[in-house]
Amino acid sequence: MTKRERSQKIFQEAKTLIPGGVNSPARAFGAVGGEPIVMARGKGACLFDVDDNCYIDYVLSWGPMILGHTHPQVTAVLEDAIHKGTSFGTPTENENRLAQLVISLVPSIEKIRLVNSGTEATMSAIRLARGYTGRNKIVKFIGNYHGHVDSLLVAAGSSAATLSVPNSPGVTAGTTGDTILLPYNDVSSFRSLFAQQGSEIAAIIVEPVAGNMGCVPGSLEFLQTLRKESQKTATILIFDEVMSGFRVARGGAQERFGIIPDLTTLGKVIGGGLPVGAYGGRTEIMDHVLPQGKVFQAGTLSGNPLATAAGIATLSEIANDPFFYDKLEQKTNFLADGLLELGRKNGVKLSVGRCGSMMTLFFPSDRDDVIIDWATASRCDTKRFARYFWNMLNRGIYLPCSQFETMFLSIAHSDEMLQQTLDAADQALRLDR
Ligand code: KE4
Repeated sequence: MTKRERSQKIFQEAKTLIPGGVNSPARAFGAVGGEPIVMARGKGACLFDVDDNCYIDYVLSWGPMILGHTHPQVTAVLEDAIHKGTSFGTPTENENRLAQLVISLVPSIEKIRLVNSGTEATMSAIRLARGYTGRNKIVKFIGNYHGHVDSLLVAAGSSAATLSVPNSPGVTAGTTGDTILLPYNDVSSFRSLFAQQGSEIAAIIVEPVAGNMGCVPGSLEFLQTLRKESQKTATILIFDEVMSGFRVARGGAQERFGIIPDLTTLGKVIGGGLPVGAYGGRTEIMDHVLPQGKVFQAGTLSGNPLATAAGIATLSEIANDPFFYDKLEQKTNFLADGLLELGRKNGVKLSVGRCGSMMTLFFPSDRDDVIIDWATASRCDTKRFARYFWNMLNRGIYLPCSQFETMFLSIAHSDEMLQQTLDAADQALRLDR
């Protein structure tokens, strides 16, 4: 049995200092029971806890660590930057460098504003869309999560769904009164809503590859319909690529699917593990943002020198390796196909949602074979997932602690680690047939 005495001691103390002992509910193990593991350090694709147990990491800080932990390039630029100062609150050249990199990689972005989190990015993009169109209503999709923006915390995915508090206390009817909820991947319900109200809608915000009900890619027909109908009514289409950005393709889902949104929100990978978010789009829209335009948005640490240094190093690595995404996708498919084979071998019904280096192993209900939306995802056997989670954790495999989260691969996940993961899964599934 893995010993975790120090972890347990530190977490007991955390609970006396921080609500639930965590600084983000997604980490709380609420969906799998037990207590979260206190980690001490990372190296490549591995995490080490405070009791020095080693885990192959498929959470990667919920997405950012696409190069793996302590990548030498990222570490080197941070060591250099730290001696020049940590924050100035002035323009710095690195902000131009990071902006240029993102603009060169993401098809929809001509101008960009850097912020400090994905939540700030989506909150700002919604405000910009409303300021630009002069309209109030927004459309989001059930099971999509866009950060803890009041107007979007309705039927959210991720920890909100896991903790079954989609309508969080403290979110007022006033702030959600203009938010319309539709089922994800459902073309007909979208069409009928847009036929009635399309001209009143300021923005549609969507995860083009959903990662917060588990990994559920948007269908091409669904995403193309969002693009086509929103164009007719001059509604702003926002691709929330905080998770899918730089993950499902170098240029994100918009490059993979060939669909260009009006605005894109980014986070996670763009900061290489430091706090960076961003929103961007066509110049004629972005120039409505203060001080160029009148839509207010600000941030003390936006474009911070350390964060931009880590972001530049990370995006440079993925931009300069022509085979980066082929290698990542091969790793993901090897693992996903191996897990499905183990399901067949052990007589356990499994389904995999995958896109690029995002994937989720689902334990579907008897009536579902594939997971395509929140309705099918929410019927999954979450108790069985919880047993699988602990059987894997106790074999040194660190998975996201909820059926409604996404696993991530890094370029540092070796073939040996993937095989070790499959061997652990074979035992875990056999234990629970
Ligand atoms: P942050 O504010 O957590 O940086 O980003 C919010 C956000 C926005 N959009 C999408 C598509 C996201 O997935 C997220 C955040 N994702 C969760 C994981 N499901 C972050 C983990 C957490 O909340 O601790």
